[in-house]
Amino acid sequence: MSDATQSSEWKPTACNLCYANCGILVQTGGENGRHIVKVKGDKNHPVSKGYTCNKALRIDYYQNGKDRLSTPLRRNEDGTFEEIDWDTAISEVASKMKAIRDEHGGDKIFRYGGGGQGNHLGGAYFGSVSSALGMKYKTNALAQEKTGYGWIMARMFGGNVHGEIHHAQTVFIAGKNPWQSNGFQRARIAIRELSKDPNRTLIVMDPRLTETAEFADIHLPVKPGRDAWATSAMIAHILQEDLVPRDWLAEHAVGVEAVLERFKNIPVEDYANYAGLDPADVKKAAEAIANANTAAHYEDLGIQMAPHSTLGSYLNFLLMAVTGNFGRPGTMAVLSQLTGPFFGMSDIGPDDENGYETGHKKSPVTGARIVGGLVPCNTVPDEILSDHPNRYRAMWIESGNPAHSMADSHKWREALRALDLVVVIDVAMTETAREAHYVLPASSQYEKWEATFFNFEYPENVHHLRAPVLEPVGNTLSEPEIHARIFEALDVIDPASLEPLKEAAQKGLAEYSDAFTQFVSGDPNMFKYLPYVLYRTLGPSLPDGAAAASFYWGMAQRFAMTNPEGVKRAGYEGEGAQLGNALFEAIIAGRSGTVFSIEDENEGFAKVGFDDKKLRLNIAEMLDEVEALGDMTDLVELDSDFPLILAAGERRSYTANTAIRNPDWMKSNDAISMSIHPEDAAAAGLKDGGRAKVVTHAGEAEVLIAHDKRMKPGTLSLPNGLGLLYPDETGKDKLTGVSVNELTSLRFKDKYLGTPFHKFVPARLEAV
Ligand SMILES: Nc1nc2c(c(=O)[nH]1)N[C@H]1C(S)=C(S)[C@@H](COP(=O)(O)OP(=O)(O)OC[C@H]3O[C@@H](n4cnc5c(=O)[nH]c(N)nc54)[C@H](O)[C@@H]3O)O[C@H]1N2
Ligand SMILES: Nc1nc2c(c(=O)[nH]1)N[C@H]1C(S)=C(S)[C@@H](COP(=O)(O)OP(=O)(O)OC[C@H]3O[C@@H](n4cnc5c(=O)[nH]c(N)nc54)[C@H](O)[C@@H]3O)O[C@H]1N2
Ligand code: SF4
Ligand SMILES: [Mo]
Repeated sequence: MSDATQSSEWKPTACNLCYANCGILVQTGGENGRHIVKVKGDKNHPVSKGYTCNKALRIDYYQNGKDRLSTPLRRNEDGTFEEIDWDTAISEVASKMKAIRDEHGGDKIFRYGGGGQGNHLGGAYFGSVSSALGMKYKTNALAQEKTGYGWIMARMFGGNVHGEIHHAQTVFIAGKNPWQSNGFQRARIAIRELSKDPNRTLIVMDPRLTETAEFADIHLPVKPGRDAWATSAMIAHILQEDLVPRDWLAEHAVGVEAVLERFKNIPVEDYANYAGLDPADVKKAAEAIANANTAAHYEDLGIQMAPHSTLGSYLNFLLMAVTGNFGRPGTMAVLSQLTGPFFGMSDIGPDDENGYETGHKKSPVTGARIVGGLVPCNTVPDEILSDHPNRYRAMWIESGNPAHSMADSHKWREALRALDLVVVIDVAMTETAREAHYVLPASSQYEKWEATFFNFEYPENVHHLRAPVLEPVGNTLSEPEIHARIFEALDVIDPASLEPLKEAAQKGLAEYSDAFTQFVSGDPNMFKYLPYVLYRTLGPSLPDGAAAASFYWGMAQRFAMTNPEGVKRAGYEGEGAQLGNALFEAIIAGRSGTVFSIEDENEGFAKVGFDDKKLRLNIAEMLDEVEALGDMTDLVELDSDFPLILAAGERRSYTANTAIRNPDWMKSNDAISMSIHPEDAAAAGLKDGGRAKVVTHAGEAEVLIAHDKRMKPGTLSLPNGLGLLYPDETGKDKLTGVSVNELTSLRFKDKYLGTPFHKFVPARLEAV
């Protein structure tokens, strides 16, 4: 890279603002050559193919925040931070963590985060540190949205399932607004195409008339929190009208009888009415799924952060399964992930003969269910603010902002302050970093090798390793380097033992593969430290300074071993380690994304996690909850003190979790205002553009009012990721918008996985 202030070269990378991670091309330059000055979609990216939404153009606001960290910081007694050098930071952090491990045990050191919407590569290198400290418990943002969904996928399919939205004839989108939040590739184009095609049907279930719902053939404006009734009514209608492929079910599923039994007496019309829907629409939607050649569904936070969230995920999958929409092109499929499955067989205990799970992994203090290796985020403060002997004593936080983004910021701050040691690795001085004892500055995602492990495409699966496009700012380091230095300070392996591997790496991958086999057969214990070993031995030999890509060698080898056919279909040749090496070389050479496997769509059942390759439809806990719906009572009842339902955390055109902190990136107030239906506003005497106070069980905040006819009466909506502290022109911290988790509580959460009900926060409005 040069220091020139302008480059006319277009460099490939990806947008890091949502988990679609569109491939983009950027030009760098501007002041000190440190800016991303131009951005366009990368047509060579195998899945985004040149697509971006409005946000990618503004990633320089992420890259060049005024509150970017540039040097390690240590907190003083008086709460101020002092700049320290890296050697001091590394040795103090390592020795303090070691002391906590020695006195209380490594399982009292907790890990939060490790990656956001655009960055998972660095977090992977923490594995060696975690092993060296004997750590056991961790979590990240997935455990406040996707763990209920993951648990259901594991129990029904034994793996991660994804809908082929781009090809299905009928698409059912529940609690998701992809027009704004994307989440699948080329979302706006895909929605337009679907809507235009007379042979395809788009069904959107959302209380709001979202931008996506406007394109729908059938919009189901469900009452918040009552999706379970709506979806149960759809399934009941299909079963009662016998619109099911009986032979297909007999061949591919077990537990069908229990499902038929449970749904046969459900009063479809009553359930639809209770869900606030016209029964005719519910039946029409059900038939559009049952009668289609192919159907797929996509759900997100409107299901996963609302009452009955785990049940909601179950019902959505059940709807697809009873209609035979699995394992064929254009339906639902079990994915292959380069990293191994996010959620899979290791996440569930065996079912008993009635279909109930027996035994599951538990967190040490509250006994909360662990899925995907993740402790439910809503229980973490309780696992710290306790006198239980197993309480967590220290926390590593990397690429996450839990003091802002997790339910109940009050409790999270209290919990962080109760810990003996908090170490934060971030690019910016976040709300969480402010609570840390040590803050370690990471290079940004455009200054280092980076990637996300969210690869959800099917049948062609794509991975995108990104090369840096800018020089690192200040004294920052990449996470792989930070973790390697911490690991070395923990002093667990003799550096001399790595020399043969380093030498072999210089000779080539084939030599390295052999040397590696020898190395681990000499000491199988070394597998625990794999990321570190690869980084320091294979890393230095990789082209273009791509040491951070060394971790792919292990991933590519494992993936090629477990899925050789998929890898070969993608065009790679060789057997055993050779095939893995071919895949590895392609991934590290590809700058715009690499197809790493192509699945056989006609072998859709081969990837089902159970030995008999059959879907499990009887999840007994869920069928019990379906039965309980018969009482027609809300899980969270509204009382007269809090008569409105606040959806705390809507995705809008200028929100990106907390990746961008500078409020100037937003082009309108739309990003910070609270939406309310004009009728509700009139009843409360609130003018468009006026101010009001919103009050919840947990707190209150002053909000800007925006009248919005898209809203369902009785509901309110505030954007997510706002209310961040950011320095103004004078350098003083200024707050823009509302920090929604000052308003949310830890206790409103899912019964099974503890995911919060952020879309269902009882609230009231008061004049200011
Ligand atoms: N612009 C932007 N895009 C993003 C992000 C961002 O911050 N900004 N964040 C990314 C992340 S981390 C995620 S997880 C995704 C989330 O993506 P989405 O889930 O699409 O995001 P939300 O806007 O939180 O919620 C989706 C919808 O749920 C609806 N909803 C509320 N209550 C209910 C209910 O009870 N039932 C139903 N059926 N629907 C309900 C809301 O009206 C809303 O339209 O977005 C990703 N993309
Ligand atoms: N009430 C309410 N709360 C919500 C939501 C909601 O809808 N309502 N949505 C939730 C959802 S779905 C999610 S996913 C979470 C997201 O919550 P978090 O997981 O906390 O994610 P982010 O806010 O994206 O924070 C990512 C952090 O990574 C830092 N960062 C960026 N790049 C790098 C890097 O290269 N290295 C390092 N080390 N750090 C980096 C950023 O500065 C930021 O502090 O928020 C959740 N919170
Ligand atoms: S924010 Fe927009 S451009 Fe960026 S990854 Fe998501 S969809 Fe793509
Ligand atoms: Mo998320």
